[in-house]
Amino acid sequence: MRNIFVKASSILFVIYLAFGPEVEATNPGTENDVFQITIKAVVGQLKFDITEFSVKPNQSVELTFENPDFMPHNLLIVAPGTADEINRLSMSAGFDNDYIPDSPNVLFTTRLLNNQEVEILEFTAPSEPGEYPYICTFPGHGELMRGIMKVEE
Ligand SMILES: [Cu+2]
Repeated sequence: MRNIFVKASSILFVIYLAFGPEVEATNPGTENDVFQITIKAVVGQLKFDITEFSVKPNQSVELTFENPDFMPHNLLIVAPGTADEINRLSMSAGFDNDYIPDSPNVLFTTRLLNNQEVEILEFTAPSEPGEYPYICTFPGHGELMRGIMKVEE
């Protein structure tokens, strides 16, 4: 009887060794190497609440964009150095296109979100390290409402 108990507890210990430490090693904000982040528009301020984050090249990203503000906002991740150009082009893209220009420099984008809307953007981070701006292109927002996604090892 005692022998069975000893065997059972040593099996449990082996299971702990196999799975326990691995669970603890998981980084906050990542699950199976998916980088998860939630960015919100700040109410009445033409700002994103997070203005900088870092991902690894080719990392899977799940970006949740929430709009608790009373005006519409979008979130476009664009090629390095092209935020001003995309901002300029956004006006002619117009409301029907959610102010999203048809440009190869627009890499990933949500649609235009109204008050209380949420969109989850899933993408693979660029392979090329660099500073990728994100920007809201609703008219009048693009100069101020910006952040940087750093792609770095
Ligand atoms: Cu905006």
